[in-house]
Amino acid sequence: MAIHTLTDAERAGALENLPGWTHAPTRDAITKSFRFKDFSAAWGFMSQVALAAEKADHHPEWTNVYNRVDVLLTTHDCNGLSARDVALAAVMDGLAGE
Ligand code: HBI
Repeated sequence: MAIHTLTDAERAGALENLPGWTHAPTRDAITKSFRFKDFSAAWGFMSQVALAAEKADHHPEWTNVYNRVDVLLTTHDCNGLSARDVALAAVMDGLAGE
């Protein structure tokens, strides 16, 4: 089945098991700010996420400042929030140890 933006019902449950993730205010997306011990830990996290993202062919929008990684997940292929974003958010939480 083609990828689709989440329905209202799907959205209602999407963030229940994703602590710290919120809907982005100006885009159909979810965001989270991760904090780490230092730059090395933040970069290690990003490296692991990059490999998982490439494998899934689904990639985050993100910025890094020292120990902080700000992430926004949305799906360009359907122009909005999809199950792929929810799945990648769960992978990121796992890799961050959350
Ligand atoms: N990453 N976040 C995100 N959204 C997409 O729609 C997407 C992606 N990575 C690769 C990808 N789509 C491919 O299907 C092609 O569109 C490049």
